[in-house]
Amino acid sequence: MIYHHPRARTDLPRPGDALALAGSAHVWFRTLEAFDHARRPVTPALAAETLAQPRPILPRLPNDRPLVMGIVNVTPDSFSDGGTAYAPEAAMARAQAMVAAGADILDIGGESTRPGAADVAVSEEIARTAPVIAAIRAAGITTPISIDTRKARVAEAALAAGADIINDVSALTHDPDLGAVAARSGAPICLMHAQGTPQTMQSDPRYDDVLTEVYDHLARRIEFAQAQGIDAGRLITDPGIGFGKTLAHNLALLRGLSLFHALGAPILLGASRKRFIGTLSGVDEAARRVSGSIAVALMAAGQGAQILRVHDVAETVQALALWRALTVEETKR
Ligand code: HH2
Repeated sequence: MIYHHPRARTDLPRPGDALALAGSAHVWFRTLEAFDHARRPVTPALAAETLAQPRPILPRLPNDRPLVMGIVNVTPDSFSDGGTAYAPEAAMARAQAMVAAGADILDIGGESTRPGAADVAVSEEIARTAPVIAAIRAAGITTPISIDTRKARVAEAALAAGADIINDVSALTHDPDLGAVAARSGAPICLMHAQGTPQTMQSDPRYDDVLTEVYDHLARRIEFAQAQGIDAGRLITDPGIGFGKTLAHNLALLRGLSLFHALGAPILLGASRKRFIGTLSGVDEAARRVSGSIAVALMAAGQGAQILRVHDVAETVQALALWRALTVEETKR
């Protein structure tokens, strides 16, 4: 495997030979580092222009700026907002508030995947998510919706109720039927890296080189998804912050995030309110980790991440509005 790492930058003015990173109006690169497994420099096997191509997610979503995905956990036990959107009316109100605050996508989930979380039965997960999605659509909200599930039947019910995207934290390793559902529906699907399952993942995660191992895993999952009949243009990738990772692993993945553009798919990043933010800032309560979450979101935006999965939509949208104004050339505004 040859790794291609575009060195993402946002400083201005942009040099004349700079290329937009994955079609971004804000992030550019002119250096493409290529290296092998042992991190020895090698000649690139990929044209830099390939990394400049935009990576559209859905025709109705812009693809030249980071998108904000608002999290609606219809669960009693999520780590960060446990139970606050569990009742269908509360989930609906959360979704409406996120849309009003500028969310580009809503991510609806009915099963917590926090470390140690218990499995939720398929029927229960459908009963939590599909009615909320149907109610959002019945209220006339047209914002794209993703269904955060590892399960084929849950995804199917969500798509039938009006969801547009599948978000699978197991990257098609949990349910052998999910690939076929994704292929049939034509919906984009996010493949996320995890080491282990939610029950076991934080017990003692180990990697020799976390950045390249997560990359290799995602490359294999992309191949698998395509073999299941899912179009390459429908895939989204995610390094899976906090899923079988120590603090050092999370930081290495965030620092090297732009490497994942070489997989050829948009990058989704979900770091919002996660434990490493509490560890580094000394804030124990997840709901009080907003500022740290925004710092990570802006860093990911600066590396060209296309989707930021967040709990605090209004705050993230505000931060990105400033980031966008400060990283685009005057002539393009
Ligand atoms: N993180 C969580 C859930 N789904 N999906 C993607 N693609 N990426 C992530 O990083 C990700 C995800 C965990 O966060 P949360 O939904 O807030 O909590 P819980 O799993 O406890 O519901």
